Amino acid sequence: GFAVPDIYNASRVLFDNLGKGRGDKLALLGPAGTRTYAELCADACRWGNGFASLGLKRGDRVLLFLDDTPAYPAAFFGAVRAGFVPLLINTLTPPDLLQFYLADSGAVVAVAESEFSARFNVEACKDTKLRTLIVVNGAVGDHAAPAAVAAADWLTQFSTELAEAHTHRNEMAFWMYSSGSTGRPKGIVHLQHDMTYSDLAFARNILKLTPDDICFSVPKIFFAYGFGNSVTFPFSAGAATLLLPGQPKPAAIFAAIARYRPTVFFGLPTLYTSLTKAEGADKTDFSSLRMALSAAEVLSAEVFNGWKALTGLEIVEGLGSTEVLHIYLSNRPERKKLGAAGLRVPGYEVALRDKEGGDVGDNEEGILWVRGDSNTPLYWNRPDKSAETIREEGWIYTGDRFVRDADGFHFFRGRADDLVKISGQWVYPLEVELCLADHPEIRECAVFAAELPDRRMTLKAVVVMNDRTANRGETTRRLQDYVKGKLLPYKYPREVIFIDELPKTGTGKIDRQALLRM
Ligand code: 3SK
Repeated sequence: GFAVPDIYNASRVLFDNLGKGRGDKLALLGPAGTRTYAELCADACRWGNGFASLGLKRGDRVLLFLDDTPAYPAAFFGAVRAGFVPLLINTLTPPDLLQFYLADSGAVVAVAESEFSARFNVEACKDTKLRTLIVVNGAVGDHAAPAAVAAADWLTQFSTELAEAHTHRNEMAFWMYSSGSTGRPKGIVHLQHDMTYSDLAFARNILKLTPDDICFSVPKIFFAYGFGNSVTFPFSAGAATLLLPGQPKPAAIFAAIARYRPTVFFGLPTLYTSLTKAEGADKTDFSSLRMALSAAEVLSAEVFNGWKALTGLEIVEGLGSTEVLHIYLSNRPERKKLGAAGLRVPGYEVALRDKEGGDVGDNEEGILWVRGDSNTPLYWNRPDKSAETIREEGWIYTGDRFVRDADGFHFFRGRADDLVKISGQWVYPLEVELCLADHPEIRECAVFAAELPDRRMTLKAVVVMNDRTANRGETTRRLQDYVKGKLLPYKYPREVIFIDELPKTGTGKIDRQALLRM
């Protein structure tokens, strides 16, 4: 492991740059604005003082519903420095799920992008403790339910200085939420030392950032992967980070690379596939990049070779989780195997075990377990789920099946349960099935995951409608939109198959083996 002092506040990841003489150095750049380290620290102090002025107590939660702009790290570090606990929430979250996050966390303050502030409507705020909404990058939306202020004016009254809260390294610092099979995601709690631990483990050993680097992560800050890439790692190294708000369309990504000249690029296979095929790819100057990283999905040879042909860069693949905060298995730029999630990252122990908990040998399949000092200690309010995943002596049961070769490289072989990763994000097909089954036009349905030829996973729904549908294209879109509106939008079935009756087994259950052949 790596030593982090007992009394430690995670805002040091940003503020230590001042003590290292980097006040005038660029910390952030991108279309939403630039900030030096001194400016960003001053902004963070205003945020921390602003939250304190609202009467928050140590450990109170602040829900962040933000896109990637300078306001994100400023509000995040301000909250942490003042002793409050930010929650990093996906901005595609629909109101009923937002209501769950607010109620489950007990958040009293939220900070939202102006464009999303109307999402904090009466429905979302019902039965929650939310008192104040602070709106960034524009005005307060019409239908916001709690008392709301626009950050631009509100923040100016607060001091640009703030002493850090005297937090213990093991005190709660921030949370993220993970998927749940029946609509109840789990609040993943991270501690004050976890960011620094993941930096010392992964970034120092694999990325080897210097203050001259500019990181560019297309996955956004509200994902654990994007949070490390855009916040923890660049600030820990005194490097800069390029923040690109809005939908990550290839044209916007190419324009940002050409204009801001990042040196380290973070993506995932679905993104690399679309970038490689997109118009304008061959006209983009990628020469500023020294490294390209991928995580969250298995990287195929096709995607690897396509990106190499386009940019000359060999993608470095790793595997992480929100529970561990970032990557714990990774290839190295100088040592990699295509198709492998990689070698153990220093600072993490990984084990492959059989069902009885015994270690399996090289070239044998086992379930992956991981232990390191950035592991979450608990899912908030969920002792049942915590006990399933966070086991004795700090080991996390990942539920991923792997084989390790004699060189220590790990190869993904599938899940031990039904969870699947679609476009890099976890989905329980059952959750989507239950959602679609509630649709008034559907008599019965089944949802399952299927592997694509390039090894990425996709989600298929087989549906029996109450009435025969005349226009299948239009009905497919309607059903997909229904799921997007009820669950997080990436959970929609990519393919909808209409049939007259679901295949059944002799005992009348849905024949899921038959579905897989469809
Ligand atoms: O999906 C991953 O591989 C990942 C990587 C880093 C951080 C978080 C996650 C989920």
